[in-house]
Amino acid sequence: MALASCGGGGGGGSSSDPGPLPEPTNVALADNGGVANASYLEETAGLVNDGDTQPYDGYYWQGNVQGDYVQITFDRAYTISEFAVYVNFTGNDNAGYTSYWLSEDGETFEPFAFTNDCNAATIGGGMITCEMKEPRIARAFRAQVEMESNAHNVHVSEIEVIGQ
Ligand SMILES: [Ca+2]
Repeated sequence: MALASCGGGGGGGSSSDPGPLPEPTNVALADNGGVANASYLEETAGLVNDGDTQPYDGYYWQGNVQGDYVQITFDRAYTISEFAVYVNFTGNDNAGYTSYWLSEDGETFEPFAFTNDCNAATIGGGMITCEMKEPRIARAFRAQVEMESNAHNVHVSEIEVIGQ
């Protein structure tokens, strides 16, 4: 027996689409349902979405080798319009020190290209920000260390992802 299609006016009890948030919100924040994981030093991953952007000693996540990452999985998919990463190493472009990745399903990640994907980007002064050209549906955000040697010197103190 097939499920009936659109019966009239039932109150939409199924849970699948809660709709957009009332206003753009930092959906990475633990208080807003973001869950942090890392490929290394998992126990410190939560320092990147605790709402504290300051890079105090010991209040950041660090990897160990090139390719290590910390990621935030949101409580559901959101339309992402901007993000900010508080990281001590920045450069003329994001390559060289860190790379950034978005995932629609929380499992498959696609690299983020600042030059193509941002209207306005700030890189330097302890942070990297991007206002995205095209808002994108995402369920997770990943910051990955690309520094080839001494990768542990890259410290991420906070990740903010603005979604609605
Ligand atoms: Ca923090």
